[in-house]
Amino acid sequence: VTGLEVVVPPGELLRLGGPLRKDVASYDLKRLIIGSEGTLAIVTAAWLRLVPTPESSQTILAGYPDLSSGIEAIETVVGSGLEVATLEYLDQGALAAAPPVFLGGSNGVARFAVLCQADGSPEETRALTESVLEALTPNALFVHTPTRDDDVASVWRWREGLTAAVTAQHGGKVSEDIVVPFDKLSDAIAGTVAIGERLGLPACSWGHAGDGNIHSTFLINRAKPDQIWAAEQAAADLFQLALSLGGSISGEHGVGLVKSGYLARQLGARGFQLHTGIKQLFDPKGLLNPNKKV
Ligand code: LAC
Ligand code: ZN
Repeated sequence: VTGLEVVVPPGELLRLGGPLRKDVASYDLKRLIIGSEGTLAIVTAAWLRLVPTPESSQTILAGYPDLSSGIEAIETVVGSGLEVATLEYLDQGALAAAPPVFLGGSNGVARFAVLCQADGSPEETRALTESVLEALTPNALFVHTPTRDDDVASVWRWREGLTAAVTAQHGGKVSEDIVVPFDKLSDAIAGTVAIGERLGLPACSWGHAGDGNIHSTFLINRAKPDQIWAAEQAAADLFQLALSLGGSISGEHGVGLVKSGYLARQLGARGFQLHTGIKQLFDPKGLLNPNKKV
């Protein structure tokens, strides 16, 4: 996003950024609006820098016997400086909910999966794929590198269906969106399962390994109030875990109403005071998405 046109209360139009390639004159109000969840201004237009679609890409799906061998593979990709477009994972529980049956036969033994996409010019894609396979293969139980369009589409449809497949296990779930420093990924994934065990809830996670952003999920039956209570407790413990690992309560989904109480803990007293002060300055009457985020 290089620029925004926004309306701020009580009704003035502002342009923040735009076609300039460089500009450090002001506080970065544009970035402040991005991710503000509609609490500061109403965005009426945006200038976007368009990135050309890569000429080619290769999808790679690899399965591992356990968490540590899968994490080692992910760390090798990132540690080798391989710039892949996508680096995702599924843990044991997520794989159990959505086994990649489209692979046939032997995939049932995998307890961790890595899903990766290399892209670029055909030459770049070939070279990057080779390096990624070198990193992913040593510990792998299987490596799937589909080339036919419909085989590639099957893999991504499977990934897109994950949320529904996990929800279907018990009919309900509480799913969070914590993010941790990349080297704490394994602690966050194992910690999610441990929190679930402590509270008697099946737990799993999947997400954007390359970003350290994980969808920690606790499975519940919504007809059982004790499970809803346990899931709320689990989310609280999870946020505490994220903060103790140096992370954040939300990597991509935002804070909204549900997590608004936790932001103060993440920011500390002074940080939270600055936050509420910014909200007050933009929207003194609290008209924009009231009670969200702050
Ligand atoms: C995902 C959504 C939930 O990554 O962000 O599956
Ligand atoms: Zn996500």
